Formats: sequence, C-alpha cells, structure tokens
Amino acid sequence: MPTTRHDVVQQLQARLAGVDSMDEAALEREHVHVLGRKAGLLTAALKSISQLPIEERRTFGAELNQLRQRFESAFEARRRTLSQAVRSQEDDVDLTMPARTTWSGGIHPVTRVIDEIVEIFHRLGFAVAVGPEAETEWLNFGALNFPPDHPAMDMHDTLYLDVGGDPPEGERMLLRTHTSPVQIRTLQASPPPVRVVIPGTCYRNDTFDASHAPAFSQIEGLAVDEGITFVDLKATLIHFAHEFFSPDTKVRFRPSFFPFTEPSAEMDIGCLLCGGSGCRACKGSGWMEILGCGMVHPNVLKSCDVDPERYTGFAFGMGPHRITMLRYGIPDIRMLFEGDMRFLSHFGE
Ligand code: 2NM
Repeated sequence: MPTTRHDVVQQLQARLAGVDSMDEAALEREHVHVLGRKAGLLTAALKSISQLPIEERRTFGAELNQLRQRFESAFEARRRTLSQAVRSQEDDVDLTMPARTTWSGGIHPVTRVIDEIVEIFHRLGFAVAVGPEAETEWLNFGALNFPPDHPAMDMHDTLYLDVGGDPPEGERMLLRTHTSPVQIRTLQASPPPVRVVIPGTCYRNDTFDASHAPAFSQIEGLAVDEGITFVDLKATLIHFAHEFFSPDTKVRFRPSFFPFTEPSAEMDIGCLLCGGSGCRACKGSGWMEILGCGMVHPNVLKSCDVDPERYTGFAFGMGPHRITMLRYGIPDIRMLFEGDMRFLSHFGE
C-alpha cells in the first residue's frame, strides 16, 4: 500500500515529539534517520515532490520545509540541554567524594562514667544532690574540720573570688575544691537518716598537665544514720567496685588521712590493665587507687547540728576523670577536655 502524503507528515510529527527525551546517542541516530542527505526520511520526502501533480507541490513542500525547520531547532535545543546537564554536573558535584554517612553525637565518656556511678548508688537508696560551685570558705573548709592553717586553703592551691568580705565581719568566697560543701548543706537541711551522692565540677589552682586539670569532676557520697559502722562503708564500696568494674575485681583498703573523716582510707582495685602482675598503668604495684573514704569526723557532724553521740556516718569521694582514664587506659587527662572527635568517636554513642 503506497504511503500517502498525510502518512508521511504524521510519521514525522510523531518522531519530532520524541526528540526531547533522547540521549546523546539516540539524538545523533535520529538526526541521520530524518535529515540524512542520502536516506533521511525528510530528504526523501522532499525529493519526491517533483513527482507530484503541480497543484500539490506548493502545500506539501511548505509543510515539509516547516517540519525540517522544526526538526533542526528541536535537535539543536536537545543537544544544548544535554551538554548543559553534563557541564553543571561536572561543576557542582565531586563524583569522587565519599558518600556522607549519617552522623550522631554521643555521650562523653566522663559523663557516662558519672551516670553509671550515680546509677549504682541510686539502686542502693542514695539520692542525688547538687550545689553551687562558688562557695563560702566556711562550707568548703571550716565546717569540714580543716584547721585554719591547712595548706589546701593557700591562695596557691585554691581559687578565691573577688566577691564577699574578709573575716571576721565578712565571708571569703572561692570556687569549691571538692563537692563536700554540698554534703554539709544536705545534712544541715535534712536530719538523718541521709544517703546522698553528689556529682559536680570542682576547681584547683593547678597547672593543666597530663595528670592535673584546673577544673575536674568529683562524686562524693555520704550516709549518716544511727549505728552506721566501717563495715557498712566497706560493704557499700566493695559492692560499687564489683558493679562498676567487674564482679571479680580485687579490692583493698589502705589507711589514709582526711580532715573530715576519722578513720580514713583509700580504696584500691587490682590493676585493670595487667590484672595485678604490675605494669606502667599501676606503676608496677598491681593496684590502682580508686577513691578516698572514711567515717565522718564528729566535728563535721557537730557543724551540721547532728549529735555525734547518736549518729555516725561514712563518706567517700572519687574523680570520674581519673576513673575514666583508668578504665580506658587514657594516658593524658587533657584528652578528656579537648573534644577531638578522632579521640571521642572511639567511645561510641
Ligand atoms: C573524700 C574522702 C573521704 C567526704 C567527707 C564528706 C563529709 F562532708 F561528709 F564530711 N564528704 N566527702 C570525703 C571523705 C571525701 O574524697 C576523696
């Protein structure tokens, strides 16, 4: 069946509509297929005009010429769009860049250690208390049985503030050097029985080196009631060591001295890194010092209006930064203050 002029025009119009979605290769094939000098569809149709009756030549010729123009501009427009897309991809997107992974922040290792310690004592019935970091000299030292000439009260060790007055009329203010003043506040505010743990930041006039920071965290605990003995202290702190480190952690108590406790002790655990045989982390001793503790001094109870003839208590204090370093074998306390993600990302979420 011979193709009519109408068929030819319809076929070309359909092909024209497809140009806009072609890729580069299809576009070049289509160009040859329609406008090719030898066998292009449009070229052939134009050549066939001379065989038509004279009165049809004009209209068909005009129709074909219009189609040719539309094809040429459609090819040109499509070519421009394709090359622009490639260029803008090259400009804006670095195809060699590694894909972005989802990133989530995490709890700082010291914060997690604090949370775990507080949680263990919470399960034993200890409440959590907090207090101010700027304290009076009396609550930080005097009420805790420090003698007035104690070396810790020296300007070189303690950061005194330029507020408050001078004794005897006024009260000197300072940045607390331990969280013990919060224990005094707690005991003054609520009579025994009292069981509290107090996490918080403390300050010393120290250099910032591998083992000292001028601001550091402390957790102190206090239990005051009738009939509390050193056995309660030992049982509580041994339970803590077994919960926090592991159930087979070895523990020992050594005599020590603090102004606010009598008797006083330090608690050691078997070295976490060498298991007791001696290494650099435990300086060859096989033991790591974890906390200080003791029975609350009668003078401390008296300064809180608690009768030492009726009540006794134990107290302890530990440094979460120090415990974090021991637990993970971190050699320099400054690594826990720098916020360097290359270090912190080792501790997970
Ligand atoms: C320590 C060691 C031993 C302690 C004592 C008191 C208070 F207020 F009850 F007297 N609070 N914390 C204490 C006792 C702290 O830190 C190494």
